[in-house]
Amino acid sequence: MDMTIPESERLQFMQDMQTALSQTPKRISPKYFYDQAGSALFDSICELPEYYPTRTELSILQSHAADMSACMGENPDIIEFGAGSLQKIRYLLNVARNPARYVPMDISGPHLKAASAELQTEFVSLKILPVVADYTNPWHLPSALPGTGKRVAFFPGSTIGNFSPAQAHTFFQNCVQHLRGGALLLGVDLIKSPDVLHAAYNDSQGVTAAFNLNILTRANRELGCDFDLTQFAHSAFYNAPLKRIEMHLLSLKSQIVHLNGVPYAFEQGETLHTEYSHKFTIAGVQQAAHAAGLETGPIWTDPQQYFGLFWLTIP
Ligand code: AVI
Repeated sequence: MDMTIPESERLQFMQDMQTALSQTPKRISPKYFYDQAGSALFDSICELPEYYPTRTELSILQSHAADMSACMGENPDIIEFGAGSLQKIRYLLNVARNPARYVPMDISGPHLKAASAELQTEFVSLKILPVVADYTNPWHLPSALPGTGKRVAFFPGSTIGNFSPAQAHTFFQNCVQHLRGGALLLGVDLIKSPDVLHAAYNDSQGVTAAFNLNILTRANRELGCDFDLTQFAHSAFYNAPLKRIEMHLLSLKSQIVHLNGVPYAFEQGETLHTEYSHKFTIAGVQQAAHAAGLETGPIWTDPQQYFGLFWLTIP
């Protein structure tokens, strides 16, 4: 059993895994993908030929960063949710007008701290204040800096798609509460051919499968579970009516898994659901944002309209 992670985090994971295994259908939050190994696997996913969202979003940032910076204005206080490896923010920081501060927020502490330290070597005079936090729960921000410009939150990568519609609504409401007079720059994966979507979550090198299965590796190491990794398979498919990729871990046989000495049965073909990745129409994003009190501004997309960056303001 791994004793190196903070006990409070381990206990939370244990409780959530107990709940996950006790319910029908079985389901665990995708936030448990992102231990150190999982974060590194996600970085590899972003480089895969089939996984178009990252390179498409980067190309949009590259083409339109100057317009985005104009929307941000002078002296912006920039916050980023799910900051990960801090690759995308570089496009904005390169053109931002005297950014007052950059606050990257991520659940994976070691990954965030290493990435922040590296960013600091490139942007030597920028104030960087990394915050390790789970932004899927109600979050708090460090107080605004007096005398600075707008608070602008950047939420790229279509991570909003990993939320349920209710969680997305709560997230938008939190933005309204904490970013009055500011804005949210939101990256969203748009609806497209199911074949393209399917390939993005079923890559030929099996990296997405390893990412998905990493939850079980993590449960074995941190919680002392006995998942047999050869008896679970990665399963990802596009659910068109619900506009989402669903990712599951599928039990290849009838089997028993233990957590804390308690047996949990999996039938053959039963799944542990690990992630939704919702896909959106432009109108759908605008409707969801309006419903929580945000106002819509410019939208930047790629020529194929695979991905969109939405400027949403908070009155
Ligand atoms: C982080 N998130 C937006 C990714 C997605 O596409 O939903 C996570 C991911 N899951 C499988 N591949 C990538």
